[in-house]
Amino acid sequence: MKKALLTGITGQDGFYLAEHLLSLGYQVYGLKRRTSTSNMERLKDILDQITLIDGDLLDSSSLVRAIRISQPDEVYNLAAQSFVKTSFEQPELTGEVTALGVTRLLEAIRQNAPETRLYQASTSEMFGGHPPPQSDETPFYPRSPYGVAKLYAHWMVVNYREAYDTFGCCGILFNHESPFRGSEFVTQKIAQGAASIKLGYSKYLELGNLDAKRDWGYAKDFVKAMHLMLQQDKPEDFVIATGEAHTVKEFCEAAFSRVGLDWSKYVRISEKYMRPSEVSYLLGNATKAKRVLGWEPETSFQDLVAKMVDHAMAHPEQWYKAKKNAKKST
Ligand code: NAP
Ligand code: G4F
Repeated sequence: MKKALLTGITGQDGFYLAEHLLSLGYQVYGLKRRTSTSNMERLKDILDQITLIDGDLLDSSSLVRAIRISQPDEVYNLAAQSFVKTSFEQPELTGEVTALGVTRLLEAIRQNAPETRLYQASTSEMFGGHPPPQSDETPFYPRSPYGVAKLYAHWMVVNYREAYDTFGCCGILFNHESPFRGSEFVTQKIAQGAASIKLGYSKYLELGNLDAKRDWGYAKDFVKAMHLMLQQDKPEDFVIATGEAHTVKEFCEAAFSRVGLDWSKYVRISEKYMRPSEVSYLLGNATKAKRVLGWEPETSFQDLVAKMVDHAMAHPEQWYKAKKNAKKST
């Protein structure tokens, strides 16, 4: 039985990857940081099948401990300060977790379990300002502290591969979403916003830049590519994307029409959600992943929107209370 250690197991991808690895017969360990209230909601259906280990990407000793306890064949580093907007407000923390956290993990592996294979969650945000389409050949041009931190982490994995023969693969994933997406990301904000208005909880939804374009895929499809990368004979990096982009406005149209509403009557623009520097257009070319890994997306844009909106309509108890209690910070 193979053993995998997942950092970021409490996040969106952590849940879907854990579920996928369990279905393949893996023994799954997850690194979990201390929080004052429980954040096990996503994991509740698989909690009895996984082993959680306390730890934090800010604390090297906890990473060493997690590696010693789990003795993993594969480590998937999904943990990060992953929200781009917050990275402008907390650039230093973003660097500590999202960038230096990966160096801590690489060292923990190099010094304690050098045969362990590492997957690093790189991102299309590293292409940032480079015009689309973005492929494995496209130069990087990050446009946020988050993108810069992820680029540092990406190059550290490449460096450890070249310097120490660490088996490290970076998946350069374009945006991927699901009913388990965090509420602050635009797709979930729109899905829950449309449901909230339809159910009579809210009157309108405030958003920022409606013209930004993203290549949105389904998280459940994308985590399969993470696993495939670590099964190859040699470590390489791969772009993972659907090859289709839509504007935020188009996501609004699709989500509101799913509940029979005209989005333009309910969506308001607020400066609060604009970014100091924006990534306008991400559209990925995943030809290499298809050729080498045999990976292809399985879920269409329309199906993704339907999954998210239908889930939000069916389970308001999962998001409404949190939304109501959310502090309106600046
Ligand atoms: P997510 O839902 O925001 O999950 C992030 C995870 O990181 C959570 O489990 C969080 O724990 C954990 N974490 C944060 N700070 C930590 C720390 N200091 N130590 C240990 N764990 C920490 O993100 P996601 O959407 O699943 O994305 C997974 C990874 O892929 C991230 O690295 C993200 O940057 C990257 N990525 C995501 C996308 C996308 O579209 N989803 C695209 C490209 C790359 P808590 O639950 O305690 O907060
Ligand atoms: O949903 P978003 O916050 O995702 P963003 O910034 O693309 O980042 C996500 O995808 C990256 C991969 O490309 C990941 F690496 C990263 O961890 C994260 O998962 O915003 C998408 C777009 C942006 O252009 C933003 O300006 O939507 C625009 N937007 C417009 N109004 C909004 C809003 N974004 C948010 N979060 N909230 C709004 O009200």
